[in-house]
This record gives sequence, structure tokens and C-alpha cells, in this order.
Amino acid sequence: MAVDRVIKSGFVSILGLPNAGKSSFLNAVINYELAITSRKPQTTRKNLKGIYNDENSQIVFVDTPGIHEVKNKLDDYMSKSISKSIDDIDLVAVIVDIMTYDTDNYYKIDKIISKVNAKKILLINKCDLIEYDEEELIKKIKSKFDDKVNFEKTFFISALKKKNIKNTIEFIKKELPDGNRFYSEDDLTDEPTKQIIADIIRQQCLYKLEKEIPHGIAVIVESMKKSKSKCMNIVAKIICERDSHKGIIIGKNGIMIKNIGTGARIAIERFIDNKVNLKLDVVVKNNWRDEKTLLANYGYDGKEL
Ligand SMILES: Nc1nc2c(ncn2[C@@H]2O[C@H](COP(=O)(O)OP(=O)(O)OP(=O)(O)O)[C@@H](O)[C@H]2O)c(=O)[nH]1
Ligand SMILES: [Mg+2]
Repeated sequence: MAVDRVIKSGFVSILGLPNAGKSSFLNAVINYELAITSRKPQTTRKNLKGIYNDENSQIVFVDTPGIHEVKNKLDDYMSKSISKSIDDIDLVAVIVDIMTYDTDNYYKIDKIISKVNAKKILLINKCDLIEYDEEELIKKIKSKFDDKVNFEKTFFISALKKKNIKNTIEFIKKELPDGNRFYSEDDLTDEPTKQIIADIIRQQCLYKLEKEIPHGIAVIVESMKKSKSKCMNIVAKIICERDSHKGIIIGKNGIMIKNIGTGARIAIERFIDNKVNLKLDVVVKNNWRDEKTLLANYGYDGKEL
């Protein structure tokens, strides 16, 4: 009979401003492209768990939306998700982008982490992009946080190039309590497959559509069924806010939606390791980002937080 060995285990919340590289860090630690990333801010809309496993530890990393101003009910959902991520947390990893560290927005991070008793570490990310003086930069960045915020340790990392990720994990492990696994050793996440596929499709929208349009897009996967030939037939809906946006998403002679569909199909096939036939519909729902019921239908249900 298998006996649960005591290991180091716990939860780590990944916090930071939009675009700092939180989702890229999650992917780097679990060594799998689970979380969607993009150059556009507010790519992540809901908390996503990525589970790191080895023989003597299990670390559940929680990727969160970037901390930003609340302008509608979707923002409010995102903001509540961030607060939820620090409930009962064992450690907080605050990520700062080395290229944009010089902002006045640190008070937004302070507001969240001042409520946390758990230990905190500072991760200075995108270190592949420039030369820097470690001591000078640590001093500068720490001075931007509230005086009361104390970081146990600072790491200079590159989530993209996977630089210094191992050392960061080793440090986190030591900080976690003794315990058992919360999830099976083979689990990478507890997120439903349909939700991950919806996000993969939204990522293609973020890549291929300009300006504000992707921010007003939601995606739901309506059905997934394997055909006799073992191909996975997926039907999904892209929701946008205006007729004019629908026109742009479909594109002249349907070229844009075809492009989005091809990119998404390839990424989904990689994710589920199966051939995919993807059918995308585009519908308009004015103002969905401010409608509670629609938000819940599209995967952003405040009651689930
Ligand atoms: N050069 C470089 N780029 C990075 C690094 N980490 C992330 N990026 C890029 O920065 C952009 C934002 O990364 P994300 O991981 O989506 O950032 P995020 O903090 O999750 O963003 P939100 O979810 O919008 O808050 C993407 O284009 C990433 O490829 C890094 O270490 N080096
Ligand atoms: Mg993200």
C-alpha cells in the first residue's frame, strides 16, 4: 500500500502589475505552456493554478491577473481574484518587470500584500533584456515599496529564458511547511480543459487583433466531442462587444477568423495531443463586461471566488 510521505508542500501566489511576466513565470516553473501570455496587458483574467511536483515537494503556484484599476465588472472580478489568491497562502512571489520598474504604481501592489502575513519574495524579471547592477537595482526597486514590506529574498530571473528559475524553486521549497500533496503527482493544474482551450483561442485573438478589441473578447467552448475517426470536434463562441468588432474579427472574406482558428487549432492539438476540428462562431453582446450574468456564463463568476 502506498504511504503518503511527508514532503514540503504549499501554495504560492504570483502577484504583480500587468505584463510583468507572471504567467510566463508560472509556465517556467511547471515547465509547460499552460497559462496564456501576450504582450498586451490584462491577458490573465482569472486565477490559474500550476502545480510543480518533484519527489520531495509539491508547490501549487497561483497565477493572477495583473493589478490594475477597476473600470467595469470584469475588472472587479479580476481584482477579487487577486485578493482571493492570497487567502491562506504560504508565500507570495511579487514579480517586477526590469524594463518598466520605474513607475509610481507600486502602491497598488502594497495595498494587496500589506494584507498578507505570509513571507514574500521579489522576482525581478526579463533580466535577459538589459545589463544591470544587482545591488543598485535591488535598492531602487525596494525603495518603491512601502517601508513595511519585507522581502525574504530577491531573485533576478528570466521567465522567458528560464534563467534562475531552479534556484527560485529551491528557495521557495525551503520556506514551505512539511505536509502532503494537495493534488496527484501527475496533475499540472485543476483547471477544466474547456477553460484552457477557451483561453488558447482568446490568446490567438490577443495576438492577431489590434487595440481594444481583444480586451472586449470572451471565449466559451460549447462542446467537445470525439468523432469516429478520433478527431476532437470543438465548437466555440467568440463574444465581442460591437458589430464593428465582429466585422474585424471575421475579416475580409473571413480571413481573420480563419487565421485565429488555424493558430488556435494548432495550439489546442499540442495541448490535448489529438487532432482537432475547430468551429468558431462570433457573436455580439453589448456591454458584457458589465453584466453579471453574462460574465458568469463566460467563466468569470464572482460567486465561485
Ligand atoms: N524578454 C523577456 N520577455 C518576457 C519575460 N517574461 C515575460 N516576457 C514577455 O512579457 C510579456 C508579458 O508576459 P506575461 O507572462 O503574459 O505577463 P503577465 O504578468 O502574466 O501579464 P498579465 O496577465 O497581462 O498581467 C509577454 O510578451 C512575454 O513573452 C522574460 O523573462 N524576458
Ligand atoms: Mg498573465
